[in-house]
Amino acid sequence: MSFRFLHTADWQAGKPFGNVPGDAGAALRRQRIDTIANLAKLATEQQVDAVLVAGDAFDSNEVEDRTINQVLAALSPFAGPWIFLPGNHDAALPHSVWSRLRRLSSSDTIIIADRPEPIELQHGSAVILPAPLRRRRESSDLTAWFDAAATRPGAIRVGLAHGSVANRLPAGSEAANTIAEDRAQSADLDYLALGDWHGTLQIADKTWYSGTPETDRHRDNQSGNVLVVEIDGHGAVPRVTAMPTGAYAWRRVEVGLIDGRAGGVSRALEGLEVDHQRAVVELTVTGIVSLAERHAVELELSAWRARLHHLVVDDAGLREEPTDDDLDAIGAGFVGHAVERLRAISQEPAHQDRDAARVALRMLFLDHMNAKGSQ
Ligand SMILES: [Mn+2]
Repeated sequence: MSFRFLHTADWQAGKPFGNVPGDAGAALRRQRIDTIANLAKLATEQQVDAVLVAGDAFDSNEVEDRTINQVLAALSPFAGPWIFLPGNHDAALPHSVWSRLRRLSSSDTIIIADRPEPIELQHGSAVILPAPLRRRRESSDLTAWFDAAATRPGAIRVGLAHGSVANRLPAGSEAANTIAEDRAQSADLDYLALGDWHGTLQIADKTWYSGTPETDRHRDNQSGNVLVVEIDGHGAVPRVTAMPTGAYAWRRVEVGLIDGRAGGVSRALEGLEVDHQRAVVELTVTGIVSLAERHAVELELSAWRARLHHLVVDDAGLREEPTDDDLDAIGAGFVGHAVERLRAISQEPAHQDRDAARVALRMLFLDHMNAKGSQ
């Protein structure tokens, strides 16, 4: 008997997105719930036997009851079974999001895999071996028990775990909650469903990270998918298909204004092959520009702020070199004299107020241009 399931993880429902203010942040919070509902619809369309959630369905054990109820409602397009593994964000502590979820839902098709015990599906023809986290960080490999787990002969064995596969993730990923890289082999698994890494990634034989179904950070890691997995029988090679589920595209863009001209910002953002209203962009601008060009860059940015879902700008590497034209534009008199002074200071490499003079010049100029524009 074959086993066909959805593998997903890292929903992080209730994630606050505190650094995205206003409606844009609220929309990102709401989308995490809507994406779960889309995933439930997909499960029904794909006629899967179960949905496996490999940890961090919730952003924390402190999410509001409202969030738990929203997630429960979002599950309803798929009758289940849903198998939830507690991860590091929603570890199975004595009082956890899971104990509250049990109180809020009486559904017997929502299975919380909070004990390291086999879960039999399809009358035992498929068995889930879970490795729940009972605290945020575990020093031992919680999947070790899979090796000796007894299942009936011929049963499809699927491991479910949350953490980092040793030696297989890019440098800089978290080293906590380590999982042996050969676990699928040593435990005779047909598939090892993993969570924690937010991108979709095959990491070893029969071992996959599904990634988060809705991207939640700026990291180029192929997130925004779920995996449809089909296994014909114990020992068969699993067929794994990634299906896109993400609504928002998170992009990092770097622009060097090497020719000192504005316009590069718009060219780079127009070149993004995404729906601009669904793009969350982190933009880094570097280079040296005149104050007039700097003013033009600010105008471009404010236009793009209104076109994108959210724009964060890092302009620490963008420097202004005022030109004679810039200074003429400000004019003579007291202000002109102050500007000359600031310019002189900003050009003295050793002057202790050099950076302050640069900032003051920029502010003066931009303010002046804005005042002119509003007249
Ligand atoms: Mn995690």
